[in-house]
Amino acid sequence: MLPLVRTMSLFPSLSLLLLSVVTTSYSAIEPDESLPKTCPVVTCASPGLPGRDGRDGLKGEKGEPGEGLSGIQGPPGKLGTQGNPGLPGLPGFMGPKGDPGVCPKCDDDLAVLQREALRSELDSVEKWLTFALGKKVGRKLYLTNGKKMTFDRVKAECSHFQASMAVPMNAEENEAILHITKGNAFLGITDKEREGHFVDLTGRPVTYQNWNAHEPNNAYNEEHCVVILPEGTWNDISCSSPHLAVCEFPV
Ligand code: FUC
Ligand code: CA
Repeated sequence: MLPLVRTMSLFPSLSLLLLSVVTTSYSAIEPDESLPKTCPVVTCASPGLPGRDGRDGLKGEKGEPGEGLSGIQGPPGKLGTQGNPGLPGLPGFMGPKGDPGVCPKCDDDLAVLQREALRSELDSVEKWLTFALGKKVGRKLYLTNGKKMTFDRVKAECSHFQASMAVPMNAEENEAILHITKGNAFLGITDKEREGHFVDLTGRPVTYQNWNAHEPNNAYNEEHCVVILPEGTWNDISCSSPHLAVCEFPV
């Protein structure tokens, strides 16, 4: 075939002649319907060489998103630089009321004032008690409740009032006790522990004594307590016999 094409391109008139011969031959032949129809000889002629590529078309529209699965989330980005300070916030709510403050100096001043007030009141009470009931000698105030009771009861009664049973340490005190009792009152003196050895209720031997004549005689061998007689002298007596109670208060 190639030699024929090359020959036809070399002799165009020959090609034309050959074409007419073929066309004439074809017209002479009866069409056979059993045969498949074929394209005309002209259209089936050998194609020419491919032309040059056309120019690029216009850019198409953006396609729809794909339907593939999305990937996993990437790692967080790097920490950014610190921003500028924000504006000051609104004031907070008012807090609860605080505890009262302490003022040691104030407390001291108050204590001094209270102490002075108490001292003044005590002085006042002592004066009207002494005026009405008692007898004060030195730093001792003797008081009686006017009741007769046993030695142990008198001891308990005086102790109940932060006082002690009266013990005269000298003639003046002895006189003061006599003055408010008129005698027949228990003194805070005993020889319970050792007969004839008279001591006060702290166990200390009494240095001042004012015995009546023939006393102490420990009558019936059962007199281990002491009373002041109406004459101001002393007699040892039974501790269980009732006598007047008299106490001495420190002032
Ligand atoms: C004297 C005193 C006693 C008692 C008696 C009645 O004998 O010594 O203590 O008082 O009298
Ligand atoms: Ca006696």
